[in-house]
Amino acid sequence: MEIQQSLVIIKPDGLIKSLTGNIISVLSETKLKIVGAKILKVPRELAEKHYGEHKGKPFFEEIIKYITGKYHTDRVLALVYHGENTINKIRKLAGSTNPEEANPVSIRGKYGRINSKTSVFENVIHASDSKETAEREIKLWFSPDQLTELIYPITTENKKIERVVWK
Ligand code: FUP
Repeated sequence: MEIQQSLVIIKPDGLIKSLTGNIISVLSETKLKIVGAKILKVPRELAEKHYGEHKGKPFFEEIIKYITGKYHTDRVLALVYHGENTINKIRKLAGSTNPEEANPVSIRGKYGRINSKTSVFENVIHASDSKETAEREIKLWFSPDQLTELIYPITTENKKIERVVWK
């Protein structure tokens, strides 16, 4: 048993199908702690970094379009789960990447599909596949101040950055 993190993304098809509550309920069976959550439009640059390992593959452009919302809605819900054996617990409930091969009672087995036009696995959620990937992905999607726990070491930076605030 070890403490791990996972980046979970409820993808645009999950949102458009109104599955958000359902998916969070299923994941709550794990008793893991949510330490970060945000709804966002995924910039292309973030999508390309997130799926960097697939660059050059035939489905790369399509999965970028999928996650940036060209086919459903242009938002995703990103969540960070934290606790014992997080990776396996969440991957098990999520099911296999290919929804046709996923356990029928898993999230992807129940709600995913292969798009017949684009051949994309529209598999409703993303879940980190290892401790190392989780660290890379969480650092990509969240800044330390957006998490309720300092799960990775932090440092300070003395840059003056202009930011938007409420008037
Ligand atoms: P996962 O770690 O389960 O998200 O799976 P991958 O990193 O292997 O896949 C990334 C995304 O590409 C997923 F949304 C599924 C999609 N994909 C396809 O559409 N076709 C493929 O042949 C492989 C992956």
